[in-house]
Amino acid sequence: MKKNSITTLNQFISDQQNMFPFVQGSLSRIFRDLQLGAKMINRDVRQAGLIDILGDFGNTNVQGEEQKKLDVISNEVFIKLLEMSGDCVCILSEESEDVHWCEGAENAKYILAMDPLDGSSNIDVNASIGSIFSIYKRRSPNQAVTMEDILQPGNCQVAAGYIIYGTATMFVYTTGSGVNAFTLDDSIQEFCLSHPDIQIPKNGKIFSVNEGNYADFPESYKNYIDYCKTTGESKKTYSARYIGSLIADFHRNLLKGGIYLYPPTLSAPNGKLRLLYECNPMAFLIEQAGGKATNGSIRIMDIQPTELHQRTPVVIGSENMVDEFLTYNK
Ligand code: P6P
Repeated sequence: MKKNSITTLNQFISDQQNMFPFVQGSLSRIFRDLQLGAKMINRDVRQAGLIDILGDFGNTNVQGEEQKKLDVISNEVFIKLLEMSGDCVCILSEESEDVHWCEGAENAKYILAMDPLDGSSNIDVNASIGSIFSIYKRRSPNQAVTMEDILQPGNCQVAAGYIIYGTATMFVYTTGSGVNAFTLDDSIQEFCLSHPDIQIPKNGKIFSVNEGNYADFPESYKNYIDYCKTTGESKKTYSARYIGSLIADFHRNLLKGGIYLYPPTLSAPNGKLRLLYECNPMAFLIEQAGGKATNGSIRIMDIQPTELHQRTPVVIGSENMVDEFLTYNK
């Protein structure tokens, strides 16, 4: 990137596409639509309190979670925009129990999994929230899409990313050649490259876990959390940070170093976070940034999904911190 130059997300995507002369531009169009959706949701998130779209929608989603109005709006925005491009054959969303089949796109190449607005419990209290996406290529281009096309392991992702609606709105993504982050310049409504080729520090001093569930964690997780809270000659003092919004906790750790854990408990043996549209995209990003993501036993991206909305325990962040955790979780 030339010094003092502005690279917009559109320019960056176009440059990336030119590096692959045979691509028809479908993936670029999907990113165009994701970007437009991000700008629309950013507008709604920033105005939520003024135009009364805070609060509950009165329904619960497939997860049994109270649907917030912004959840529903975000889901509709992304689905409508991505349907317009005709480049997604179907969309799996946290907000919809079944796969959404995109009209007239039966022959499209890509499958999108998304959490349209993650961290919804933070919407009304003005804490950072985000949208998460994961993109796969269908495995069966010449026949109808099957569940095998949708239930692909994270190591088959062609792209993944998130938009964080925080003090700034940022679009962070990877297509397998590193992680780049773009900050929305409100004055020109363009995402501009602000964090090229992000690398997560190999070590960190931040651990993120909901210690309210500590009593229900497996002993190995308790032992690791107790270790994080010790101080002494051979160990830096760690800080506990937990925003309760995956994107916000993940983004901070990505830039500063740290570890995020959502452990299994007796009542939730697979933890809370969903594999296809939360843990897999985060795992792709963290590995591209030099970090690690595990379910406690194997690499998140090697898990073979069996259900659309399946959950998985997750430990993700700085490589040496995740390795440190794994020594406790033998
Ligand atoms: P808990 C938000 O609902 C979410 O899915 C993630 O964004 C967040 O990290 C996690 O759940 C918080 O869950 O059980 O700690 O409140």
